[in-house]
Amino acid sequence: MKRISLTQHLIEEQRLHNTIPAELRLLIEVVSRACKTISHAVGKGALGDVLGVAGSENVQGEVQKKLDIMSNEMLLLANEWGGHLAAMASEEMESFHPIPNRYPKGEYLLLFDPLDGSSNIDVNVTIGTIFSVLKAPEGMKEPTEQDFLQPGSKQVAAGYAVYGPQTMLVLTTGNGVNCFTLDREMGSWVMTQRDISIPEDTAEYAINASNARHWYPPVSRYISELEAGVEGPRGKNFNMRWIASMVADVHRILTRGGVFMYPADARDPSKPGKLRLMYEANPMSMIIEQAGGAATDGSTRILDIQPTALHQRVPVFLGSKNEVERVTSYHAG
Ligand code: P6P
Repeated sequence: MKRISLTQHLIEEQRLHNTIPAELRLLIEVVSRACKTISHAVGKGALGDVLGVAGSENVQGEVQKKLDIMSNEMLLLANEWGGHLAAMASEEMESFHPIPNRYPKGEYLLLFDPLDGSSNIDVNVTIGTIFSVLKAPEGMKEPTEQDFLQPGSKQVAAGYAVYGPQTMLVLTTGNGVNCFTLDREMGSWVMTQRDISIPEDTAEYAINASNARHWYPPVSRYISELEAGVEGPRGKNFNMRWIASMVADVHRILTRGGVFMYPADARDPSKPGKLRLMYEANPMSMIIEQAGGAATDGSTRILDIQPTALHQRVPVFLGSKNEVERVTSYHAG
């Protein structure tokens, strides 16, 4: 495959599909550069005094790791001067972040989970950055939280960086999914997979099985059928993986198929699952659908959900199309 840079890819996409105007190209290049900086900081580990807790909690009530805050700062500082954004929102910040008045403002809204999988940071397991791009509503003057609350189908771009054995950037701007590997010697993102496609069937599933006693019947039924293997109703054996970093689990599924589930459960009936709609489920669902997979909350296509709050949570079933359709149908039953 012809190895091209991220910049060349973005220019060619604009020529082909007219979907990446200059400001969006700048946005994607700035975010990808910030992800290189985050990758460098993550890679230092204890040598960079970046591990451990920061002694604070985020809006989710979760203990913040030093790298959570550093990654958030890196994305804010990298993006606020460029004139491409109207505002930003992050898992790590209660309210959205308007662009300071000293900088020009643009027509895009950027949302991100700066470092997803925090529980894995201190044990050297793969983590990542997830981002979502929306257009600011026409005629918007001063941004409000309401301006962010658009369904995932309105995203103009979505992607993630995965900080694993390789650092990779996965990106969609609405015409398929492409993968770039960080060439650390050159400091550049090089395309290594083009037009990724997820197999419609799979023999691998991802769920935190320690919650089994709390699952609602449709999930219990679906998982017990997988566990019954070749002797059971599915007539084949299944394997399980759970990395507890959504980025790592999704990247595996994008690469070789699978189904990822974080359902609502009886632990807290008022909490519709753990994952956040705006900057985890929506960007990952756009990527998965663009690669031929499916993503629902158990009944509704995730990209069709009308958000009601910036940090709202949503149940997530995503990955190989036929499995997502099956587990979703069990909810309908
Ligand atoms: P659990 C990481 O904290 C995260 O938000 C996702 O990346 C991951 O899939 C999930 O939570 C893991 O949750 O309950 O298994 O620790």
